[in-house]
Order: sequence, then structure tokens, then C-alpha cells
Amino acid sequence: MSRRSIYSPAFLVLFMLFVSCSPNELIYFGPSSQITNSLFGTVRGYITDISNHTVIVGARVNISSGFTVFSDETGAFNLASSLPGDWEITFSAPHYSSYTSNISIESHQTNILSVELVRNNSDVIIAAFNVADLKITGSHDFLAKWMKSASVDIIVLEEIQPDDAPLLDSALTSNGVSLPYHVFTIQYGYPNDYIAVWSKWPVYDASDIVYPVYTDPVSGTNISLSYLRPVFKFRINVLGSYPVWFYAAHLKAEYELDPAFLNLQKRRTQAQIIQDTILATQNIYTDQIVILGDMNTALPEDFDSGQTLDILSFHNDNPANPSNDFIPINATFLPDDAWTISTFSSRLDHILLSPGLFPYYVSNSVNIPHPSPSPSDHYPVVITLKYGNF
Ligand SMILES: [Ca+2]
Ligand SMILES: [Ca+2]
Repeated sequence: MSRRSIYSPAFLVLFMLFVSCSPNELIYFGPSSQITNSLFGTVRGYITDISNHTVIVGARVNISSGFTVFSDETGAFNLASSLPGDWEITFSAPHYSSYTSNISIESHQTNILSVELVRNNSDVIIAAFNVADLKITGSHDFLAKWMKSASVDIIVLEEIQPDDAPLLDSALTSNGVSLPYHVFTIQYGYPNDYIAVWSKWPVYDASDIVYPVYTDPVSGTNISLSYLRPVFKFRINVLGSYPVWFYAAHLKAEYELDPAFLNLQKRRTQAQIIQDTILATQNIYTDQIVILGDMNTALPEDFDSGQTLDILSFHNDNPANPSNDFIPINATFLPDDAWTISTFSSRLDHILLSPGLFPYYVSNSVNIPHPSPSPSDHYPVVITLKYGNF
């Protein structure tokens, strides 16, 4: 992928032609002068994306004589009463590099000026956070404040309930955070744990993945999972353009006295459900897929070959060939003591990226911040993806 300068004539198409038209008789209220009955010129045209030639709606067009207009739903703009003279005209839009050109306006003339803008490399910040039911007084506001400080675009929340939604939305609004879309799982797991996502972009194809009974990949026995939390699958077209599939999970927790490793058995069986669902429904090499959430990997054994994280990483399906393996981001790129919970030393929470998504991961972007004040006993896991011109 190469970056292309917006100032290169080869990539910025700029058409100008002059058309005679009837004189304007409008009144101009400019910053430095007031002119009546002047003979204005017009500048109009279209603004499109250079990579795919789609129209850009709401792009800002500012001329240094003092006018600003915005492109309409067809990408068209019209500066209908432009003061004659030599000016600069600047085109800008969210996620695009702005472009400035000189323009000469003459009375009675229409300048038709069509511009193709170059999309910025754009960051997408994704987080996963077990928010412990948001039961701490002030926790909705604490969460909103941290989300603002981290510029989160998409956040998966575990241990949350639907009645938290209006409280969190209110806190986000009062903190100036715009994440207008949220979706919850339909089902909950014992005792009252839903999984939810808040997003800058719409959430599509949301579904609960539930198997009351499933086969443990190690022992081959059938395991009851009926009281456990569903896996939450959904798609978001990040930046409005790039489809990313999410598998959000909150696997079976560990308890202190479990000599039979029954909880480990349930976690790896749930992990196998995620792996099997992805293998059955996605192209693991080309689809952009993220697995994230509280995997409750509390035991050293959870990190062993053939166990929870190994299964979530698609390592166990063919250990000799890692080509389809997911990358466990914080487990790989952060130190072993990058704990994700404050009350004991464990890496419970994870973000994993598919081979098709990992190229978009920003090196060294993974971090486990400690929000203060904190809404939870867990810490969030945060990564940045970067999209650009292709
Ligand atoms: Ca709650
Ligand atoms: Ca594999």
C-alpha cells in the first residue's frame, strides 16, 4: 500500500470550465466589505472519493472571500454568489485530507470545479471491558469518562444489563461522547450477565450463539453449557466502509476449588464453539474477524496447548501449520504480568485478530489502561486498527 499525495496532479482531478450565465443581483455580506448589486460569479461541482468515486455527502467547501457551503446527498455543492476576485477554495470532509486550490472568480461566470478527495489513514479504536454489572455508584459516568479519554469507537461490554443502556447513553451524552449504536445479546447467562456493544457505526447481523450441550474437544464428552452466557456475533462496517466480524464472549469463570478442572473443560468447550462457528461461516483467511472479551483464563492450564487460548487462536486445529491462526494480541505483545483484573494476578480478558484483520493492527497499540475512577474490578483491553487508501 502506498500513500499518495493529494497535491499530486495525477491523483487530484480538478476540472474547471467557464460557462456564461445570467448576472447575479445578490447582496454579499462579507467580512471586509458590503457590496450591493454586484455581479457575482458561481462555483459549483461535485466532491467524490478518489478511491471508489462515491460521492462525499456533507463535505465542507470554504472560499476565502467568506462563504462556506456543504455538499448535498449527490455530492454536489453550489457557491451561487461568489465575489469576483482571486481566492483560495478549500474542500474538507471527515476522514479525508483537505484540499486547497486557487480560484479566480469573474462576474457572470460559473466555474465548475469537481474534486476527488483522498481518504485519510483512519484509526479505529476497539475495546473489551468486563464492567461488573455497572453496580458501583457512578460507574456509568466513570465508564463514559474513560471511553472519552480513550477515544473508543467500538466497545464490547460484559456483565451488563439492558437497564444500564439509558444510564450509559445519558453519561456518554453528558461527557460529549457520540456512540449512537448499541445492541445487547438476547439471552443472558447465570446470574444476569448480558454482553453488549456500543459503536460509532451501525451494528448488523447480531445473533446469540448458544449450544446447551457441546462436545469437549479434549475428552470428547458432551458438556452441559445451558446456564452459561451466549457468544455474541455481529458485524460492524468500521469507518462506514470495512466489514469487521465480532465474536464477543464471556467464558465460564474459574472457582477456587475445582480439582477436576470442570470449569477449564467448559471454557475450552465454549472456545471450540467459537472456532467451529467461524470455520463454518467465515473465510478465516480473508474476513476481518475479532474475538474479544472476558475468557476467564485464570489458570496456567488455560494457556497450555489444546486449551482455552490455544483453541481461540485456532492453533489446536493444525499446530504444524499456523496459517489460519488468530493472533492473541495482549497475550502476545504485552508482558505476562499485564493483568486485566485488579483483585488478583490474571490475564482474563483478551482480544484476538484473524489473519485477515491482523495487517490492520497498529503495532504496539495494545494497552490495558487502569481507568480512574474505575467502574469495574476488571481493566479494559484496547487496540487500534488503521485503515487507509487501497
Ligand atoms: Ca447493571
Ligand atoms: Ca490453526
